[in-house]
Amino acid sequence: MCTSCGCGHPDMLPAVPLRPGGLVHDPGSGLGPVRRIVLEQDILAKNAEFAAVNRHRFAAAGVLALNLVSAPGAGKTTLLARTVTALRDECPLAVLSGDPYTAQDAERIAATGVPVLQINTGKGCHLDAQGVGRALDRLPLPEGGILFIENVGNLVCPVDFDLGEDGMVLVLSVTEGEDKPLKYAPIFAAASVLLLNKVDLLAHVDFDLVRCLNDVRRVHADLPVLQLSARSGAGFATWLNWLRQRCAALRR
Ligand SMILES: Nc1nc2c(ncn2[C@@H]2O[C@H](COP(=O)(O)OP(=O)(O)O)[C@@H](O)[C@H]2O)c(=O)[nH]1
Ligand SMILES: [Mg+2]
Repeated sequence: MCTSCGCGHPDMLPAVPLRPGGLVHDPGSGLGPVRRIVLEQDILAKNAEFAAVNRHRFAAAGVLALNLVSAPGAGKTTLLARTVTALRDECPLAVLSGDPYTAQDAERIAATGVPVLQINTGKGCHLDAQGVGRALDRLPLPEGGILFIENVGNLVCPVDFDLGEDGMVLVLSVTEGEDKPLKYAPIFAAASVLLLNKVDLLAHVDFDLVRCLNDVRRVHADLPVLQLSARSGAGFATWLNWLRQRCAALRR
């Protein structure tokens, strides 16, 4: 349920028919009819305004802004730490680290020497454009380089909340199961690239790679899929080249 952050995502409403006048009644709930106010449109419209401001700031600074999304534990922070270590002498970098309660991810990035700012979301299940904008008042943009935004681990809510980014990097690890592309189709459809992480574990899990890739194609026919391991570094050269190409395209 997304009631904690109030984003009112329709997928999170119970499958109870809405009666005229907005009255819903779930006979199994033991509760009487309640009035449901759908706030989604207003919240998303407001978010879009803040996202447009962020987008303008990124463009003015020539920054490639990437929003990293995944389920918790897919390997976003590990991947980011390896990525910024590989690129830190090549171009300016910065990281916004979305984390529900701790500073652990931000500390892992800070250890690489790359500027990082942590955004704690508490019970919130995604970052939003206003929070990112506020963070950008405190974290200087890496002019002409890359800003990585690590979103909160969640494959549902972040898809609706534009942060003003240039692209969404979706990380799926092979330990999560091959059924995710269809189950979480909207985020696969919205992604700019899919990083299939933890391929070092393929021999140890019954992950059906062919089915996963076929299902990705059904949802997003031309989504680039890069297989890699943030632990061993396998496949990283291709990922780093993808980033270089996106930076070059932005400059053009
Ligand atoms: N075997 C293996 N473990 C990984 C890989 N990438 C991340 N991990 C591990 O997965 C766990 C979650 O990683 P983390 O980066 O914190 O994921 P996040 O929650 O998406 O940021 C940690 O124990 C990592 O060491 C990988 O490519 N291979
Ligand atoms: Mg993390």
